[in-house]
Order: sequence, then C-alpha cells, then structure tokens
Amino acid sequence: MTTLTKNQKLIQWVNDWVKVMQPDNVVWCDGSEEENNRLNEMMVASGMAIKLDEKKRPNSFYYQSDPSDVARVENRTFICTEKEEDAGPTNYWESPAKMKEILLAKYTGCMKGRTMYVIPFSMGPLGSNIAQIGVEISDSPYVVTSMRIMTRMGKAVLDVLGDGDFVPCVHSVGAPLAPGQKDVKWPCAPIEEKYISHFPATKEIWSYGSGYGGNALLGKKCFALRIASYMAKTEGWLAEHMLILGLTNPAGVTKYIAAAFPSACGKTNLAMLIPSIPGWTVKTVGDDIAWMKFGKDGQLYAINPEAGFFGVAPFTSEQTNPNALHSCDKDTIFTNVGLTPDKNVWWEGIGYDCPDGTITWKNEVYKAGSDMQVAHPNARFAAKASNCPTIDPKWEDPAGVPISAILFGGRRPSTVPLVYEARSWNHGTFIGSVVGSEVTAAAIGLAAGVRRDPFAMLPFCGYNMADYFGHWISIGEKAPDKAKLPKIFNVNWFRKDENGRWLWPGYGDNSRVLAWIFNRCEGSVEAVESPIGLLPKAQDIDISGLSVTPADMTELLKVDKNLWKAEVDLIKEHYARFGNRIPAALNAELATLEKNLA
Ligand code: OXD
Ligand code: MN
Repeated sequence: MTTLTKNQKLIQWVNDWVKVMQPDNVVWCDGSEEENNRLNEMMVASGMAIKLDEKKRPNSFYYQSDPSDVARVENRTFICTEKEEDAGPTNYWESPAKMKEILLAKYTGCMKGRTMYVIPFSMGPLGSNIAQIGVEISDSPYVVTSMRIMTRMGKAVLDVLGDGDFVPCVHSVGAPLAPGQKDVKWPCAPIEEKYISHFPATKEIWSYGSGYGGNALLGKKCFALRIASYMAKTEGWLAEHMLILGLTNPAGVTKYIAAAFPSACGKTNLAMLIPSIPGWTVKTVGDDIAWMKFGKDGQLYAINPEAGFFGVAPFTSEQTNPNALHSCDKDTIFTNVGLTPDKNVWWEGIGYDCPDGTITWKNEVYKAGSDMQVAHPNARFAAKASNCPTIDPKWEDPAGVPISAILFGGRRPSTVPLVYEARSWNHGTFIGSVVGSEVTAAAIGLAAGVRRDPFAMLPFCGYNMADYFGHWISIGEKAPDKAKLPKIFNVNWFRKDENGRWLWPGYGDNSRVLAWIFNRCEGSVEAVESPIGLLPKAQDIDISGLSVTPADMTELLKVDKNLWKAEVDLIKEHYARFGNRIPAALNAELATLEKNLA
C-alpha cells in the first residue's frame, strides 16, 4: 500500500481501521484521471456501472441502487452527544459510547472481500482559509468517483494537509463478502441496520450500511452541514444549507446572494436562474451549501465547499433549468434515472417522451405509453460545477464572495407575501427560525399543515436547533461592522389565490424579485413598513410582460392580519418544542410581531 502522506495521525487512523474492517486491499486515492478510469472500468466490468454513449454523454456512467437505498434516511441519522438535550428535539440521538459500541461491532470484518479506499478531500478551494480537509475511508468505488466530482479530492489535498488535522469520515456499505461469494450490483445493509452517525464534539462521522448520496458521500450533508455547523458555532462562523448566486444589474454591478430553502423548493433552479428581465444576469457559485466567515473588511464572505452538484434529476429540463441540464452533458454520474436503448438517460419531466425499451431504475423494460415509473423521484446526477454554463468567475476564489443579502423561503400557498425584508439581523434570524413549507397529507404521508424547517436546516443541524438560533443572534452581535451585515429577506414563489391558482410565475421571473432585493441592498429603492417587516411598493416590482395583474400584485404583497395571528399561534407551537432554550432575542421578535398585529 502506498500511503501518499507522512501524516502520522492519518496513517495511524487508517491502520487502526484496517485492523477492524479487515479489507483485502487498501488503496490511497490520488484523484488522478488514471485512477478514475481504472475504477470506472472495474465497475463496468463488475456490472455495477454502465458506460453511457461516449458521443451523447462523454465520460458519464449510469447506476441503479438497491431499492432500499434511494435517499437520505433521517430516522437512521444520529447526532451523538453526551447529553441528549445537546442534540435537541429535532435530531435522533444516541450517546457516543453506545453508538460506537454498536458500530464497532458492525464495522468488525465489514470490508472482508473488499478494498478500502482512502479518500482525502477538501471542502472548499484548496488552501482557502474557509475550507476544511476531511479523509473518508470507504469500501465503495462509486463513492470514490462521486467524491472526485463533488469535492476536491486526492494527492493535492494531502499536500495541503501536511501533518495537520483532518475530519475523519468512516464509511462502509456494510456488506462483507465471504471467500468466493459473488458481489451484488449495489451492496448495502437493510434499512434498520443503516447508521449515519455524527460525533460533533470529536468531529467524527461514522456511516454504515448505505451507499447512497448524503449517507455515503460524507463531505456533503454529514461534514459540510452537520459537523461544520457545530464547528461554526464553536469558532464563530456559519455553515448553512444555502445556495450562492451572483446577480449583476444592467449597470454591470454584481452582488452576491445566499438563500436557504427546504429540500425540493427549487434551490438549484434559483442558483442557475436565467433572468427574464433585460440586462440582468445570474451566475452560480453553489446550489446547496454555503460556509461564511467575516473578512478583514468586516464583510461576510461565502464559499461553496463543494465542487459539484448532486441534483435531483426528475423535472430538470430545458424549460425548468437548462443550466443544470447542461451541467450534466458530460463527466456525470447518474443514479436511478432511466437508461435509454441508445445508452442515454431519461427521467420524468425531462421534456420529451420516454423511448420504448428504456430500462427503469428498477431494471424493468419500459413500454411506450405505459404508466411505469422510469426514474426514482429522488434520482440524482452528480455533475462537475466547472461544467455548469453559468458558473461564476469567482466560484473558486479562496477568499469567497461578499454576501449582500440572505434569503429564506419555503412553499407557502397562503399568508406569506412574495417578498419582505427584515428590519434587523435579529428580525432576520427570527424569520429564518420559522421557515416552513406547507405539506398536503396526501403527498408525503405527513399531517397536513406547515412543516417548520428552520433555516432549511432541520435534517442538517449538528446540535440543538435552539442553540443554533442563538448562534445566529451572536453572529449579529459579534459582527465587526454591523452596517456591513447582509440584509435578510423572506421570499415565497408559491402563493396561490383562493381558487388554487398560482399568483406568481416563478422560475426566470423570480429575477424581478431579486432585482428589488438588489436595489434594496444598493439603497436605491424604498420599502414600506408593515406588521411583519418591510414590503416593496407594488410599482417597484417589474411585472411588464407578465400575466400578473395589479390585483394579483396587491394579493401577492398583502399582509392579512388574521392569517398572521394564526401564524403567530403556529410559531408559538413551533418554539414550544425547544422550551426555554429559545434565545430571548427571538422571543422579543415574536412579541413585537404579535404587538404589530394587535
Ligand atoms: C439535498 C437535500 O439532497 O437537501 O440537497 O435533501
Ligand atoms: Mn440540500
């Protein structure tokens, strides 16, 4: 085994796990093209991967997962703190000692018959003072090739690491092979044996039993959000479930915006939006995660810690998001989409009919005109950010990009206006703490109503969510220059009228709202006070060329006091979950809202 490093702590850590997991081989990943080709050829030969047509989809591969291994598993995701209350009411909890005992038993001999890959990776541009280094050990070659797209991976990372510290990330698919046993296409453990465990105090991740996405690519949700959110709290920065975009006005001035929306509310679409108003452009820095630190000039700077997009394929089309679609033109890993007879990919909502004979994610043959499901609803592409047509010129700037505005939002058919601005950082923190999306009982099997997803971090906060709210308040208090803090806004693209008609067209027309936000940051447009915050004047949102009427606009910007009083009751219920850990500053914001509505 070639270790590629002199870092004794790292070598010792790998050796210790080799003893426990007992792999047949150990491979230190250098991140090279040769290595990537070798792994791809190996997976094609074993039947795990299918190479897509080289002309239509150069350097791209197709996978079908096990039907039990198709998404993040929130009820198998644990935050392991000594005291249960430090994980808080929104996380699944186990004590570190108990969890390590359970998992050490599972990890013992778990890589028999397999190869252990040692995957050094950087979250963020190599050498950026906002970036962090992790090392993942995994027995999945799919994880290696995926990590090569989603992070900066390989030898260059070890060179930057030197003998420094790294976040140790342990992963196994949990399917050892007996001598002579034939491997399955997608090895993994049954759902009740999967564990995605986080130890924030010691900055460790132990994942077992799943080979899919956020459960297995440990740099993403596990490190960049759950562990990093805890690191950010102790070190005074922010690790957030936010896209980052650069918005340029017709005069050529660029401002950067970060935005948090719950999963499946269109973050990737907003990050790659094509403005419908002339002269404006949007460039993409990131579509899922933002790490933010104050710069020497007192401004908050953000990096995208990832190097790729792990996007939901279904309903990505030339109409909804051409830039995401074209990010996948080459060098892409597709999982659980359809495989067409000409070795290309297809999914529901791609914008044209599915060819007869397409292989579905369940490996069945699709019959044209039938109602068979072709792609799993959570089918994914892993595409390089550098292949995105709208990638921002500064996306790899180690200094990050200066953030002028932070947006929150969810799917709210009623109550919440198209856009409003927070009066202060604390008010903005309050708005983030009550983010919610309306769910219909039929759709997801949850009780109908507003599902609160504070800061869109519900499944991703590595400690007690109320303490996380407190951390946001303290960032405002500690800001080196309060006047330079980003302005905070709430947006809602999903308002309907009482007949269920969408009031706002969304997609590229969201640029009309972004333009107002831009102008607020420049101080070139006034806002009006309302009980919930600062609203645009209707005439300041450009609706030229849209079918949105002035009456629709009035409705879109309306604050209905009765609906908001009901909202206050729901917010109180939401806050009650956290007992007396809710920061006083947020209770004060809630009291102000209540008073304003009286
Ligand atoms: C994601 C998610 O996969 O938020 O990005 O669920
Ligand atoms: Mn996400």
